[in-house]
Amino acid sequence: MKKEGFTILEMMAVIAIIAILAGILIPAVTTVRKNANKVKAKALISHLVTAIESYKSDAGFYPADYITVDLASEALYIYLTNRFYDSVANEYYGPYIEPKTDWVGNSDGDGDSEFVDPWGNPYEYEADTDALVSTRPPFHNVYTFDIYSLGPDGVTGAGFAAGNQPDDINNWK
Ligand SMILES: [Ca+2]
Ligand SMILES: [Ca+2]
Ligand SMILES: [Ca+2]
Repeated sequence: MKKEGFTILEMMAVIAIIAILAGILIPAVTTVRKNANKVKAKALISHLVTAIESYKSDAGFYPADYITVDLASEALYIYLTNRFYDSVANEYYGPYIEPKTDWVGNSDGDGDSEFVDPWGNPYEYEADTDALVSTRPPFHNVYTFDIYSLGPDGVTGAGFAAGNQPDDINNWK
């Protein structure tokens, strides 16, 4: 007898194989994507660190982590993307970074832009050597500054644990 098409058993076998492959591939793709975002988050931290150091070498102090805005990342955005006038040298300095579109967000929906990570959350930034309001020394880079992303889970610990969760991305590890 000539065989035509698939038997039900064959169909079931094919479906089972597809299900098994999907079970292997979908988590693998998710992991690859998560890792790609972590690499992106780390790369932006490197750009920001370079920009912050350039600001410091011009201004003599690190950008403040607090000004009239409520998020440290908003303050950082203002300091790194604007020009400043130095009345002593009679010179302008800055801006220190030209942000790509996907580096910039507004997580709290107010009038101030922030540097955001690939998951849309603002970077946290703490510097104690700023010329304006000092909050407290950074927990990790005590004499310079801490900058970190909350990572894919969008949360972090408090105090010393802030920015130090295994999924967090920071400038001290
Ligand atoms: Ca705000
Ligand atoms: Ca904002
Ligand atoms: Ca986290």
